[in-house]
Amino acid sequence: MNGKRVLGILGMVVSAALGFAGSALAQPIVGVPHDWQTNFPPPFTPVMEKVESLNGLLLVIITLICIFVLALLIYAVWRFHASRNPSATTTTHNTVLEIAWTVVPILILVVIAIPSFRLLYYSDKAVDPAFTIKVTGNQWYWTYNYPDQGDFTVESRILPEADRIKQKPQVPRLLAVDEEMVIPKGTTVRIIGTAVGNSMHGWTVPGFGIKKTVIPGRLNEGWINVKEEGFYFGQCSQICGDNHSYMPIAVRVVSKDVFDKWVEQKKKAAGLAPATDFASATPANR
Ligand SMILES: [Cu+2]
Repeated sequence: MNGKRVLGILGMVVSAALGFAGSALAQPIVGVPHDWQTNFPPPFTPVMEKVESLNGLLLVIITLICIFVLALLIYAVWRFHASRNPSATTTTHNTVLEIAWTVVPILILVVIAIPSFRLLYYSDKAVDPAFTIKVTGNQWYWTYNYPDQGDFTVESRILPEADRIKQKPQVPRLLAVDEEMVIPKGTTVRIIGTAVGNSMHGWTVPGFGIKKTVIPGRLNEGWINVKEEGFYFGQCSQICGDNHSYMPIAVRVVSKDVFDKWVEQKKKAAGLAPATDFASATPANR
């Protein structure tokens, strides 16, 4: 056994021990990339389901076009080989063929455009969202503002590697943050995004089918509705400067009860009054 292998095994044992000793995360790690992954992540939102099915349609169209062009090419090489055509043809045009190769691509583009635009508008506008989260890209971290829950703001920064190993060893390197965006499962959440400072950022979570370029002075809208509890990850997808690669996006999807408790905790920390149902509140806590 060579030294490198011993070190590798030791490393695995140490990281397994750390993983065991590290604080267990309440939700499972769901939306992370896997080794040798070549395709999309599994769809975790209705938008991503539609992105995948559009991708499936495009793949069929692209494959058919490639096979057709390859077949034409092979046929042309064979049919018009010099040995079979000692004297070259003098044909200059063919009206039927020219109309066909103009109209058929137009029809193919229309077939692609209709579901594309339908999906674009579907992903752009939240229908009956339960609440809104305002995402702000900063240099180089994210802030999540919850205006409908008392207007508190959460700052989400990458965990230094030593802290990740101690606190969130299950999260892959460069994806762990101190404070995740927290949302309840099965709830439509409108995401509006902007940026401060002098650069754009990209709030992108592949498994959610969301990729919002956030721009200073502008608000962009999208929405998510995640079925399953868990941790989901993405990364800034717009080159934004020095620490672009160190501003991961982490979303924790929890049950509605846990979300309500988390909101109360954040409101308390921000010095905001707890949510009170005024009609049912007792005089003592009015
Ligand atoms: Cu960036």
